[in-house]
This record gives sequence, C-alpha cells and structure tokens, in this order.
Amino acid sequence: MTHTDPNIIRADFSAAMSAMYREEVPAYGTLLELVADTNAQALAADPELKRSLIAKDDLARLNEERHGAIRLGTAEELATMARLFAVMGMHPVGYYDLSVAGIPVHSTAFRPIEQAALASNPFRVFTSLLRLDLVQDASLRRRAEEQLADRQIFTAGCLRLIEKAEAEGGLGPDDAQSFVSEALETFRWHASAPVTEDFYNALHDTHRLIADVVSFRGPHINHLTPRTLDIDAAQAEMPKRGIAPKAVVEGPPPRKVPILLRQTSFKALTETVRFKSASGEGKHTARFGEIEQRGAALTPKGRALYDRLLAEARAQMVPAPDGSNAGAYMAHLGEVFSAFPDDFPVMHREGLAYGRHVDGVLKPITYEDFLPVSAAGIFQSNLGDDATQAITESPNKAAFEQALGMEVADEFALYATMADSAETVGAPA
Ligand code: OOG
Ligand code: NI
Repeated sequence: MTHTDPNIIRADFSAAMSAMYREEVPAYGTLLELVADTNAQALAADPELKRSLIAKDDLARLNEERHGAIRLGTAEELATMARLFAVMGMHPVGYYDLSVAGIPVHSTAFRPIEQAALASNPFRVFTSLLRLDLVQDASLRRRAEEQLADRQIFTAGCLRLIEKAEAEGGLGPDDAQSFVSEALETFRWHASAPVTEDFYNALHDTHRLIADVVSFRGPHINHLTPRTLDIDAAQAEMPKRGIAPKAVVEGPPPRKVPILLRQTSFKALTETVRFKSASGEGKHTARFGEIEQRGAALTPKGRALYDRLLAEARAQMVPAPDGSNAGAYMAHLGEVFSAFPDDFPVMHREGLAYGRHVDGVLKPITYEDFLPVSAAGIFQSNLGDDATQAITESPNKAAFEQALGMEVADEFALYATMADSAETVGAPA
C-alpha cells in the first residue's frame, strides 16, 4: 500500500491543531482573522511583495502557516516526541538555552528541513524540556520527578502508530488519519490537574513554568502563531479588536528588507483548574496567542552582527514590561540597527544573508527558526514579571541531545544547502 506523504500528514495535523486551539482559546480565532485581513491589505498595497512571495513559493503557504509551542517534563517524553514529529517529516533544528533568561528550560524547533517540504507546509513546534536540575530545593525536585514519572502523555494508539510508521517506513491513508487524531490528544488542554493545590502552589512559587509542566496530564499546546506580512499593522490592530498585545515587538526593528523574525503576543488567559484534593479550584495562566513576521535568513556573519547590535541596543535600554518606553525603545533600536545594511544585494554581497536565484533574480531565503532573546521575551511576558526566580545560566546542549536521542541539526548548514543548490542550478548563465 502506498504511504501518505509526511507533508500531507503534517498539514492535516497543523489544521487539526489549529481547529482545536480555536475552540479552546477563542482569541486565537480573532487573531487569525486579524492576520488574514492585514495580509490581504499588505498584498493589495504592494504588488511587488506579492510577486516576490509567489516567486519564493511563500504565498501559497502563507495562510496555512503557523508555529506552536509545548513544554515537556522528561527526557523520555522528548525522545518519543521526536519520533512522533518524524512521522510528519519534522526534525529537531537548533538548540536554545533559556536559562540565560532565568527560565529553567532548553529547547529545539521541530520543523521540515527541505525546501520542497517547507514550501508544502512549514509547520513548526518550539519544544522545550524542563530542567529540574536547575531547581535548588531537592525535596521539591524529587516530588516533581515522581509526578512526571507517573504520567503517560501519548495515547496507546499513537505509540502503536509511531512504531508502525517506523517499521514500515510510513503510514497508509487510514493509519495516517488515526495518527493525526491520536497525536492531537497529547496537545489537548485538561482543566483537571492530577496534583493537590498545595503541591501546585509549591511548584508555582519555585517557578510558574515548573507548575505549568508538572501539574498537568500532558503538554497542552500553549500558543499557535500565524505569520503576518506586516507585524506593525497587526500590532496596531490588536487593541482595536479587543486583544491587548505585549509591550513591544520582539526581534529586529522595522526595515525595508526584513531579517530573521519579529514577534508579538497577547497575554496568557487566566483559566480555572480543578485540583485533585477536595480543596477544589484554582487559576492557571499558560495559554496565549502570538503573531510573527519572517524575514531573510542570515549567515553566521550576519547573525553575529544582529546579536551584537541587539546586545548593544539592550545594554542602553530595555523595553519596560508595562510598555511605558515602547516608542523610545523602537526608535533607539532602529538607530542602533542603522549599522546593518538594508539593501538585499548589498547584504548578500557582504556575506550577511543567504540568497538564491529564482528565475535569474536574487531572492532572500526565508528564516525558518527562532531567536533565543525573543523567545525569552515571549516566555517572560506570559509568565509575569514576578516569575524570574534565581535560575543559574548553564547551557547544556549535550544533555539535551542525549535526552532527545539524537543531535539537533545546524540551521546555518541547512540554509547554506538551500542557497548553494539554488544558486548553482538557478543562476543566470
Ligand atoms: C515558547 C516561547 C518561545 C517563540 O516563538 O519564540 C516561542 C513557550 O512559551 O513555550 O514560542
Ligand atoms: Ni512562539
């Protein structure tokens, strides 16, 4: 029997996840409408933008495009999650250490890695693993470990289909369909928590994120992020539709040639949770919405320049969580980034950005990954400003890869392959 193309399974899964999240978090539906409207306006106002998106295969994928995020509790969960995503053609790319920002997780992004797969459906999931090794309180750490050891976040049907896909090199249409609905169960929200209120509070007081991971039956999807063509327009539109955005857009400032990734989010909802004890109900905030705008992928040289300028800007001014200096911060960021060339042929010639020739014209390659400083800003705006308990900075890529059961791919190597092959094949003679 012929196997269903993993690109199709991924597209179906992404659509099913979006439908589920729309039911669970209605503001996400509002966000989708807002992004569709601002994208239509941006395309109507700029025919050149539309032409270049078509040339890059980006227009077809635009309305289907989104990323999500989950937080896992154990090495075993991460290793099985890698196998689950592999069934859909998603592979771990990059290592992100969030301990530098006081958040006890490290992460990777599961995503398609080949040009054709990305063009077909670029669904990605930012996947974090909790680091209980960074929790000081030994007895709390042990209780959290025991709690996590007790849970099974995958359905029996899902595990069986992962094994079948591995053994047979894929899934037939009926199995692919069951796989999508079985896998979806892992990401569902559960309003009842298998812990007592006291334990939840103890976890929460250590770090809100620890409570979010340890107190629940599974790694509920915590946001889904559609891609906008104009994030400044989307940010301005959010309050008009009753959604309060975070104070500033994360990432680079607005530019003629967008680079990397710009992101904004709305604050997490406060939801009611029923605890195991008779003590009843409590509140939990975890799930939110986010919008992103993607620009050109940078080379290691370009990325080093980005990192240096961002650090320089932030050494002089940090965006206040209440938004009081948002305008000043954006203006300051723009000034500091005037040192980054804003003309694509120049950026490419100086070795700052990857490019490929499409019909003889040099085009940027879209950035498909994430940014650690931005991710930290997204985490923090949703955890609350009181959530920065002392976490020691300690990147540990080797431990992460050991938990994962494989190495993460190097994003720069992937972009270089896309650039090289297209430039040799597509360059004018
Ligand atoms: C992940 C936050 C990071 C992004 O887009 O940078 C992220 C999380 O809150 O679990 O999704
Ligand atoms: Ni995100």
